[in-house]
Amino acid sequence: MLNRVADLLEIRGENFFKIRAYREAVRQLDNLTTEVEELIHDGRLKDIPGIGEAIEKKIVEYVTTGQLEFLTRLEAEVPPALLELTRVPGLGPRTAKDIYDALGILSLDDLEQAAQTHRLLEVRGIKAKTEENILKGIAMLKRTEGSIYFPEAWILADSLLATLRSQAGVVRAEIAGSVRRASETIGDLDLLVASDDPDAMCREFARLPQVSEVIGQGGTKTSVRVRSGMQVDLRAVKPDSFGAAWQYFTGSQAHNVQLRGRALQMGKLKINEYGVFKEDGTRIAGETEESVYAAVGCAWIPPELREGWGEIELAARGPLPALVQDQDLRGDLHTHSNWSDGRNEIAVMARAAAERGYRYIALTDHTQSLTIAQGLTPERFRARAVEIAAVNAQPGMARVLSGAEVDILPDGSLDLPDDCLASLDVVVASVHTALDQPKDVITQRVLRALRSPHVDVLAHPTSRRLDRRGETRVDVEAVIAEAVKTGTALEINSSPFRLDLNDSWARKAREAGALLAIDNDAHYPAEYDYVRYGGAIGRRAGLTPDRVLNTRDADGVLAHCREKAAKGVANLR
Ligand code: DGT
Ligand code: CA
Ligand code: CA
Ligand code: ZN
Repeated sequence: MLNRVADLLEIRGENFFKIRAYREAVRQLDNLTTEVEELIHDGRLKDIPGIGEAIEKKIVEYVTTGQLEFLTRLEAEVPPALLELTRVPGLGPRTAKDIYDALGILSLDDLEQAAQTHRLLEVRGIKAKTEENILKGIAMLKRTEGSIYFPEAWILADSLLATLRSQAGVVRAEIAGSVRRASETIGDLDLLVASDDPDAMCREFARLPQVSEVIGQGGTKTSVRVRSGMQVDLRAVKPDSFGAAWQYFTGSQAHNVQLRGRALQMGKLKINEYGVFKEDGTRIAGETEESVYAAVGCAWIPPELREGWGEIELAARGPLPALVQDQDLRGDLHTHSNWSDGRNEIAVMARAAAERGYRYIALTDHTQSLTIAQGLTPERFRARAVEIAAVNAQPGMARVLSGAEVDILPDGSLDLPDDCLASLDVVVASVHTALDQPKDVITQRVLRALRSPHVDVLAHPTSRRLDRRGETRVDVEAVIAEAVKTGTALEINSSPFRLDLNDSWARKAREAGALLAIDNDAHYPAEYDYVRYGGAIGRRAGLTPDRVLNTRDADGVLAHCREKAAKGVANLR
């Protein structure tokens, strides 16, 4: 919300310091390890550096009412279409405004045409390169148009569920549909509440402050649109059929069709959102999901697997293997400090990690050639080691393993000399530059890095950025095969901007026998919470804890890394 205010102020050409104050407030809120609501309750919000009285008031207004009048007014003043333009990755509000002022452009189509015919060059400050980037951004936007990735829906669900659960008469409120299954992209958000008065519940829901438009309302279902544009379907049921409804509305459709087929075969059982019924109409299950599955001779199936991929047959044979849970992850193998582009000191990252239950973190700051991220030289790594040792001597810290996120240079060599790499506990390697290389070149580049005895994890293997660019042309299947051969772990990067590997690649990696690592790539403490996205991807991939490197304790991880190094050195001899 504050970011949007800043964008609009920027479009209006407001004072730089005022805009910066909003952005700074966003930064501070991102860094919090306490809930904003709690700070408001304790009257401590204004103690946060960078949050003055004016912004504090706006935060309180938004948190307590779900709306911000100042923002509503700003939105009314600026042509809404102008905000559309800023959806183009890399096109800031200021430039959008300049383009609008010079050429009157308000639509993406007009913008694209102007870029193609080089009319944008008439706008102050726009060069050929800018124009090229705008065209790329538009192409990216078109590719992902209309697709919402599941983390965005989870964040919305957090706030809606909190509101629903605080309503009188709500026994239970949960996510259903594709969002519960953590399907990579989702159509709409489905919520389910158990209440003794479902009709009243649906009417209440339509009046929530988050709602911008009621699409449909009737009986036990309400469909609304929220401010961000996402559609939310709410269904309300009586508590005794909650399990049946949850199963039914979680889907997927393919899964439900198969389950109903099995029920019919098993003795003409009928499954619907109210329960499981015998031919004579007696209900034999429905209060819990477990009871529904048990009624058709199946073990409970984790929602992430309910896609009709053979999970029903598997569950009919007995309990499914326990999939990796977020709490199984004992450490994070990919984190940054302010030695490179992270925001915080090592001690802050280590303490926050311990507070959220991690026993260790590998501190993987960037390496020298990545100057935009303040990458470290070998000398700086040596200096950093002193601080790491000091932090490790303090109480209350997750153990800090010294690591690097080493850049894989365009030719596949690594951005640190071997002796420096050998001195580190954990090395993750990644591609950040020359992303446009042809398939062969970029694949050989990554394979070469995997063969290094020092590389323990390949970070964000496809380099995609959901807000900016798609996957590189790297041959992921070849990468998986080489990772298996060399004993290198492949990362599931949990950042909602990356989700890389995604569920289908991670599944392929599991099937091929690869080891994975579920990391946050945290640049500040709040980003440790990204783990829930990576955890869900891991479960969709069918991963059990033994297939995830960071479910091991720190010594187990170190042993694994040493083993690869020893094997690699032996191969070199
Ligand atoms: P989405 O929203 O397109 O990402 O995918 P879903 O799976 O969330 O689908 P949605 O929102 O249409 O429906 C939620 C679940 O409800 C779906 O997975 C299966 C279940 N369902 C129950 N009855 C029906 C029905 O008559 N049609 C469909 N399509 N789904 C139904
Ligand atoms: Ca849905
Ligand atoms: Ca729906
Ligand atoms: Zn990183």
